[in-house]
This record gives sequence, C-alpha cells and structure tokens, in this order.
Amino acid sequence: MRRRCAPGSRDAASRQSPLAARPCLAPLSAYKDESKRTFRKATMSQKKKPAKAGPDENFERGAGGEIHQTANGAHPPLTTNDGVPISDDQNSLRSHPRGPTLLEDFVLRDKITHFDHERIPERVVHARGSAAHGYFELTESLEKYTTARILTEVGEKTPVFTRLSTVAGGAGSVDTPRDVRGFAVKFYTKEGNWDLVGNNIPVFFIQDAIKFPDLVHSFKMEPDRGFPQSSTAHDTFWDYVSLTPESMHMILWIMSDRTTPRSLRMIEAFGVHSFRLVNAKGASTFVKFHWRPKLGLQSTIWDETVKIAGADPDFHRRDLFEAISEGNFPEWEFAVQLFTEADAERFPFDHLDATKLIPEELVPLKVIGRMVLDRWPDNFFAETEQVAYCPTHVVPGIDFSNDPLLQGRLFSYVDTQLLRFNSPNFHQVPVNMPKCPFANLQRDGHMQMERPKGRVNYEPNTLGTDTPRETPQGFRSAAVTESGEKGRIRAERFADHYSQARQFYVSQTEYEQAHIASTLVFELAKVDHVHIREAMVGHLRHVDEDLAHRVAKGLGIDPLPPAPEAAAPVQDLPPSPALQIIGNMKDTLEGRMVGILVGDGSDGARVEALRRAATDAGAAVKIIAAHVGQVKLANGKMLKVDKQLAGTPSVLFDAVAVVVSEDAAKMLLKESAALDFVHDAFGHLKAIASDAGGQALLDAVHVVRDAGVVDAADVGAFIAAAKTRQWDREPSVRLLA
Ligand code: HDD
Repeated sequence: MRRRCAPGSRDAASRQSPLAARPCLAPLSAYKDESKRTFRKATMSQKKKPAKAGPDENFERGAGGEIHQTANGAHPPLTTNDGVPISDDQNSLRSHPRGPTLLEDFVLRDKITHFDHERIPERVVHARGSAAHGYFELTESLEKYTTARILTEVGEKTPVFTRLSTVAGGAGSVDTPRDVRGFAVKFYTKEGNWDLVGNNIPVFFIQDAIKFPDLVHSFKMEPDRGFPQSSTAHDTFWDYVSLTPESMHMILWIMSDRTTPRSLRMIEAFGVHSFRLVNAKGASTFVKFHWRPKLGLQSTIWDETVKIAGADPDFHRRDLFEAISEGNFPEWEFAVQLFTEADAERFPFDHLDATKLIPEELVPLKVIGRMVLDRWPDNFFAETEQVAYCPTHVVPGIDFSNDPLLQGRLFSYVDTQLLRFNSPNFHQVPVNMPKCPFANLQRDGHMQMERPKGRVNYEPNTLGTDTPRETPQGFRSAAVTESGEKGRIRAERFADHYSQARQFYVSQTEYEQAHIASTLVFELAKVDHVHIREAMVGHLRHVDEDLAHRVAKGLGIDPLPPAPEAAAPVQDLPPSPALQIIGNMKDTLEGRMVGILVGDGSDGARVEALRRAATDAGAAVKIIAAHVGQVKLANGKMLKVDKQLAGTPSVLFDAVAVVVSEDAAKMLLKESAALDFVHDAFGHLKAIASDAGGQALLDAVHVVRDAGVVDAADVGAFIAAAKTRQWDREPSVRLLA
C-alpha cells in the first residue's frame, strides 16, 4: 500500500519548504492500526482531542509537489464512503505517470459521484434563506382556547429552528432585493412538530392557491431571458398584477420599506391566515399569529439597499450570523389575535381571505411568548437547506381554517418536499425529526434510515406486542359544520380588493407615503409596456387619488387613465398606525452598527469616547481606515483597524463618525470611497459626527449641518441622533414622487 512517486521527487520547492526533509514515500504507518478502527471511533477520538488550529506536522509532499495530509491521533484516516482508507487523495489512478486515468479508480469515482449529486433541487420560491436554532418560551397560557401544550405550559422552552428567506431569487442571489421575507418556524413540541410558515407581510397577493403557479411564474425571472434574478421590477409581474385586483393590498405593502429591511432581526412577521385553536371541550376560536422584533422595525432606504447589494451580497446572513456568534441573540415577541365566528361576522371584510388583515385596533394583539435564536447551524446544507416546513404540521389543539389559500398550501408543501428529497423519509433528516417520540407503521422507501424490527407492520393487529396504537390525546379536527353548494365559487365578501389597500396607504406617515409612491414609479418605469403602467395607475385611483397622481406624474402619464370597475364598493376604513414602520421603530442603538473612519494622526481620545458611548448604547463599532492593520494616533499610540475603507462603505452602518487629522483629510479628499462614505451616510439620513478633519470631507460633498450632523466632541448628541434616521432631511437629498 505504498504510494508511488517519480524518481528523484524531492523537487526544488520541497527542498525549500519545512516539508522538505520528509521522504516522498508516504509513511502509511500512520494508518497501520487504523484499519481496525471504525469511523465512528475515530470521530469520537477527534472530539476528545480537538485538532490544533492551523497546519499540523503531518504533511507530506507528493511527486508533483502537492501537499498530502496524513492521519494522526487527532485527525482520523480519510476513507471512502464505504470506510476504505485512502492513501492518496490528490492523484487519480493513472496507467502510468503521464497516462490516462483508469476506470477502476473507485476512490476518484466515489468522490466525484458524490460531488455531482451535492445539490438537491432548490426551493421554487424562498430558495435563498438563513436559519438558526433557538427556543420559544410561553409567557401566558391559552388554556381557555386550546389544548396544545406549547400554548398552555407557561415557562416551558420549546426548541425551534427558524428560517428567514427572500422569495423570488435563487439560492445564490443577494440578500437585499426588494422582496417579501419568509419567516418559517419549526417548533419541536412535546406533541410533534408545529410549522408556522409565515412572511413579514400579513397579507398575500392572491386569494386562492390555484393562482399560485401563475403568480410565481410572473415574478420569477422571465423564462426566455433568465432575468431579473430577484426583482419584481419587470413586465411579466406587473402584467399579472394589473389583471389581478385582489393583489392591490399586498402591492402596497411590497412597495413600502417593509421589503427593504435593515436586518432580519428587525422584521415583523405574521402567520397570515386565520387558524383555529381547539380547547378541551372541542370548542374552537379563530387565531392570527404575529411575531414582533425586540429591536423594533428598521428598514433601509432604496438607494442604500441598492448599494448594500453590491457592498455585501450576504448582508443579512452575515448580520444574523455575527449577532448570534457575538451573543446578541435575536428575539421576537409572539402574539395572537383571538376572535370568534360571531366577531368575524361583524368585520367589514372576510377573514378567510388572505388578502385581508385584521387591524390591531379592531382585535388587539395579546403577547403570549417570545422566541430567541441563539445557535447558528453547524452545517448549512444539513440544516438550513434540508429543513422542510409544511403548514400541514400542526399539533393537537391547533387546526386549519377554510382560507382557500391555506387549504392549497396544505397540499403544496409536502409535495414540494417529496421532490426536493426524492423520498417520503425526509422527516428522518435530523433537522426535520420530531424531538418527541414518534412511531407508526409506515415503512421502507427511498433512503430509509430506520431498522424496524419484527413481523408486524400493519394495524390493527393481535400479533404485535409493542406496535403503536391510536390515542385519545391524538389530533382531532375541529368539529365544524359545513354546508352549501359545491362549485368553483369565490365567496362574495372576497370581492373588496381596494379598501384595505387604501387603509394601509392612509395609515402611513408622509415619508412612508412618499417612499411607496417613488417605489411604484421606480418599478413601473422598468416595465416596457405602457398599457401595463397605465392599468396600474388605474388601480391606484381606487386606492388613493393623490397616490395615483404622484405615480402618473413620475411615469409621465397624463391624463390619468380610467380606474377599472371595482367589484365591490371601496370603503374608507379608519387609519391603523400599527401598519407603519416609522411608528414601530425604536429609538435605540441596540443591535445597530456604528462605523468610525480614522487615519494616521486621529485624535485617539475622541475615537475612544465615541466608541465607548456607542458600545454602551448597544451598538457594535467598527474602526475603518484606508488600510487595515493599524493607524498611528496623534498621541503616538497605535489603533487597530477592523475594516478597509474601499470595501466598507457607510451603507453597512447605521451611523458614522469621521475622526481624521487635517493631513489625513487632505489624502482622503482624493479617495472617492471616503467622499462616498459621508455623502451616502447623509443621503441615507444617518447621523454623522465629525471633527475638523472630517468636516473637510463633509464640505467637499456639500453636507450641511442639521440635527443629525454633529461635532464629534458632542458624543451625547451623536448617540441621540444615531438612534433614529433624520427623516426631515430627506426632501433636501432626494426628489421623491
Ligand atoms: Fe409558500 C415555501 C410562506 C403561499 C407553496 N412559503 C415557503 C416558505 C415560506 C412561505 C416562508 C419558505 C419555507 C422555508 O424556509 O423552507 N407561502 C408562504 C406564505 C404564503 C405562502 C406566508 C401565504 C400566506 N406557498 C404559498 C402558496 C403555495 C406555496 C399559496 C402553493 C399553493 N411555498 C410553497 C412551496 C414552498 C414554499 C412551493 C417552496 C419550498 C418549500 O415550499 O418548501 O411549496
């Protein structure tokens, strides 16, 4: 079992390297006792004796100068998938040193075949996602309404796995397109897994699942050209939407800054549909589920979002990873809206219609728990990619409503997992497996991992002494009386497509309304077909005449196109401030990021004061300079630099400070990244602190002092301004619709 090598193979490279003294014949003595060890044992010994970080001594040079790593006590032997030890993982088996590769090379084929099959089909929607482990803790019991233990056992911590995603882009797309964010939570309860598969928007585009494939086809990349990758700003989406008035409410939401979140830790999320809670007497109550971020809502401005996509395509994933790694665990309140059938009758809309929400002012939120994400997955593929959420996964005490969108989802998710895993055994993948005992008589199938014993695989039976049996505590559907005429009929009350879209718009602050109008102009301006733009403006006339005017002006449409006939009268519902982002923001630096731009000669005391104040207020602080390494401060001390300016624009921060000497400022005036740093921070309505050197940069890009542009010496003013965005500045930096 000795590896062959060419004669005289101690080449020049190996003579100069620390590996040079080693003979080229690999001393397979390293393996000599290993053949008796199982892989499992090797892994266990690895755990006991952690590997050193960085290269260890067990390296060999091969004939071609390539590096071989050999097994030792800490590193188990490399094997094929059948456990055969591998002596050479760098050279395929050749008929002679310069000859063809031999088909018999099972080591090569084992490795390449597995690699070729590394991917499973990506999710048709929500392909790009990031996930984390954590727990849910109940703080208030819903015992009156449900038997579900997860909603009745106060203080219990239930493990969860939560995946946050964009919808339209592929798995490798950027984190920050304008898009809905998926919010899927798998609760590993004592009574089985409960999957609550929601979004960061409380309503949906369509009322019936049968429309879903058309909706998705319209917003994904266009089939002939393969773009845009993850954007709705194209003809096919708006063509579909312009012919689907029921989507208008969701359109208003996606045109708002809800779809440009600052961080996944700062999004609100919703179960969307009405579900049912069922109590011990079998009585049911309707429920809507809500997640509210502890850090408050925070979004980015479109120009900022666009630049983040270039500066850091993994912006949200990195943010989540870093927050969890640093112990700043993201947290959400869990709240419910509870209402009866009789309450629902009085609503001015149908709660079974997923294009409608229940305003908090109508049915207040009751906070009953919290979710904390405190552990990043060990392996992205095994967990984040292979997690399989299905709205069908409910536990006793929770049941479905007749929402036709939900009813269709109940079929779709299991079906999609069967395609992704090519197996009905996807529940056996560890991330999908219940953490409570589970047993049934389903058997076999592709990639079966279990080894059931005995001859009885059916029930009822008399032969099995320990086979699983039905239980009175098992899941029971709510006993609901259904009657009516069968048919492909939509309930009449689903016909009101504009009232809640109007309510959403009039509930926003004037800044948010301007962003909605500008986003509509931006998106529709990317639509080539003028008739589609006009049709959209027509719909907007039902939402708000002023909004329609603003969008028409931005698109150069004059006169206003006629509004299409509305299927139901448009109601003037009372404004709901709970629908704002600005109203749900928190004046805080917690979970935020502050960047301090420095250079040689910076005032060290000033930098330190800013850093300490921002850290004390809960922010993470990064020191940025033209180069990484260190800068020499005015007091002669050295300061460690975290990030290089060219790769760290201000869009990555919530507030910035520029503390540079006047000499350093002269250099930075020639660096466009430095000018963009302050210019963008100003344009994105962020707080800026500067000293005299920093002021030179501000002057160069015509930044004028306002409440958010402060002297670096006034640390208190900087921290106060950094906790929010300077909305009043916006009209001076941007022409909004
Ligand atoms: Fe869906 C994935 C959320 C309507 C069909 N959906 C998926 C994910 C989320 C949502 C968060 C990603 C889960 C993950 O991280 O793995 N979907 C929603 C919400 C909807 C909704 C909130 C409306 C209220 N979805 C919806 C309909 C259908 C689907 C109407 C089909 C009839 N959704 C799917 C799917 C996906 C999916 C094709 C793709 C990957 C997957 O399921 O696991 O089955």
